Amino acid sequence: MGQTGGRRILVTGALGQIGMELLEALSARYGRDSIIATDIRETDKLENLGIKFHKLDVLDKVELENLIKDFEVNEVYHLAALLSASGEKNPELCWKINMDGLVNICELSREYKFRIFAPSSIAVFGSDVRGVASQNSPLNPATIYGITKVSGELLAEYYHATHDVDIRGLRYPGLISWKVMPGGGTTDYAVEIFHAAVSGEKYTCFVNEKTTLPMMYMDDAIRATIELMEAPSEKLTVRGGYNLDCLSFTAEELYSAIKQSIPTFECDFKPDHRQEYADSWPDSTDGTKAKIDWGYRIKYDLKSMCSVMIKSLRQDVQ
Ligand code: NAD
Ligand code: AKB
Repeated sequence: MGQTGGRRILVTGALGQIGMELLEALSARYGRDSIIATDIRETDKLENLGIKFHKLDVLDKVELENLIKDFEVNEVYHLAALLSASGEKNPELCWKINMDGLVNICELSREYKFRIFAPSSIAVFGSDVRGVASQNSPLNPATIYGITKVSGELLAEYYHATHDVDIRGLRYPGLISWKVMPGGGTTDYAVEIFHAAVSGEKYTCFVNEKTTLPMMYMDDAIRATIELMEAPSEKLTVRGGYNLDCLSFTAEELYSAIKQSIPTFECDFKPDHRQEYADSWPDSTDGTKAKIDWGYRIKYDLKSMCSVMIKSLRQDVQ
């Protein structure tokens, strides 16, 4: 496999917030014919992108293996998961999808030798980590979702060390994007607020104004993903999940930043059950290791992220 050539890529959970944007980026870089998108949901949305789609439950290992064999897959982006808020509603299902799905992928990689991207999350940290989380901060999550992410990181390190599986991961912060709505996470307020602002609606934020979380604009996350997957294997000292440098702002600061462009926008704060999950996560993450190992640099700050979100959503509603 060259840096951009020779790829045969399978994406799981491809219809989600990250998947739809990753498909576009992968297609632009490696060509749409090198990709097969899969998800448990049906779609006809990919027809205009010219990307092949196959309905697939990642728990169905036989079907997964058939696709990997038939398409001669050499790279899997494994995005199928339940996120924090959905996971808390159904912990058993969260464990099943997030863990059994990952084990299926790792086991098939032992046989078919494909490279894996399996994302982790800032949800690996718990309330014993205050302020900025470093790469080696303790991992004591309070949510079932965070528990699956810590376990997923351990699985990745194990399959790499013991079975030579080339698996790579990032601890994504909350991702802010405009193309697809987020799917059942705690950081979703940071996306919903933009949709309300641009539609001229008041927004009721489900965390309090002082809530500070690690965040990132989607383009930076997609670039990090592709850069990590193209990095030489011998440079990588972490397999489970690299911390990334990120944005960090309170919900109130986000509201103020949006108000600079849309002065009539109104937001109030009524915390619900998701406040507890948000409170258990750090304010920010330190991505020094990603910088040293494979040179990752974040590009968007709060101002440029708000500007592109508002501009893109305005164009989208026209
Ligand atoms: P999402 O919820 O938007 O998308 C997940 C997709 O997985 C959905 O399209 C869903 O239909 C699909 N899916 C669920 N169960 C499935 C199954 N059994 N088989 C196949 N598909 C199934 O999530 P996302 O935001 O795109 O997240 C993708 C990955 O990135 C997840 O591992 C998530 O934990 C991680 N992550 C996301 C964020 C974020 O802010 N979006 C932050 C940190 C980590
Ligand atoms: C969530 O809020 O659950 C996700 C995440 C940070 O993992 N966005």
